[in-house]
Amino acid sequence: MDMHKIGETLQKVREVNPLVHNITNVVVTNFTANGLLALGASPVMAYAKEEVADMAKIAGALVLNIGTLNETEIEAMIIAGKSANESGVPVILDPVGAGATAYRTQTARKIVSEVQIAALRGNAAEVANVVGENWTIKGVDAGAGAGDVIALAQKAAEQLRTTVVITGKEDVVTDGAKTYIVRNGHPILTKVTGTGCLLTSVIGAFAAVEKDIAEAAVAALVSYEVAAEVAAKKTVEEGPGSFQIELLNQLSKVSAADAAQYGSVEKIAE
Ligand code: ATP
Ligand code: TZP
Ligand code: MG
Ligand code: MG
Repeated sequence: MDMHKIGETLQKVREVNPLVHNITNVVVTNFTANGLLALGASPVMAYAKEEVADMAKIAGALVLNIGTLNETEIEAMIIAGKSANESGVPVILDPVGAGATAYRTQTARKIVSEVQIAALRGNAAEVANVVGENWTIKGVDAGAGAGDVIALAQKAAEQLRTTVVITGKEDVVTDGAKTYIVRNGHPILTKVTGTGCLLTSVIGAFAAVEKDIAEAAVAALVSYEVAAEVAAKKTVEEGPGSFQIELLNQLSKVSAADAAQYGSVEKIAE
């Protein structure tokens, strides 16, 4: 991976200031909007089925997140997703809690069958459940299921013909052809709700400016996680409340040079 390109893609997000249309959950809405703003993207949350097609087609990316799903919202997600597909706008899906309930699993599978998604981002259990594997999941947090996360990501990418991002202590990104491991981040990210959801929307911002979605995702992960490392260094003694705020500060400060210098990326297969 060209570490220089990661920095350039971050720079491009700030230059383009892409509109990111989010249909997301009620837990993370404000944090997601502030995180995207801090990074240099332009967030909008729009949910009404009467307007989502219009909003999705003018956006740089559409992010669908099923964290607090209901029938009205799912209907809007499908309308928005189809409109984005027609206009060539990349759609990123966060299948929050897939596997925890049958309704979440079925909904995530319905979305990937009716909308062509550019990227799927979740923890290992969520991704496994979207593609029909049975991993344990506790609520919206990854369970203790073991397994080969790289093989799982590659299987999911082939099955869904999309880029798959599985996050955790280490992250896997694959489009089925090329596969990367990203080793940045900090465990305190798991103590603030919405850090995964915000990351999915950040991937949307990067996908809006970089056509190679796997490379966009790697650049997004590195930029986000390097910012998180600095934020953690400053606040880990104080705790997750201070970290949550400092993450927003560092998302606005993380530079192209920081991402290129501190990014830890391994390309594992061609
Ligand atoms: P979960 O529901 O399992 O918490 P999530 O949707 O919140 O999942 P995470 O997998 O926690 O998403 O990923 C959010 C961010 O936290 C990612 O950038 C990821 O790399 C980072 N992260 C998660 N766990 C760790 C860890 N143990 N060490 C370092 N970074 C981590
Ligand atoms: N419950 C439903 S959605 C949600 C919770 C706690 C937020 C999950 O956010 P993340 O980013 O997966 O931790
Ligand atoms: Mg989490
Ligand atoms: Mg999540």
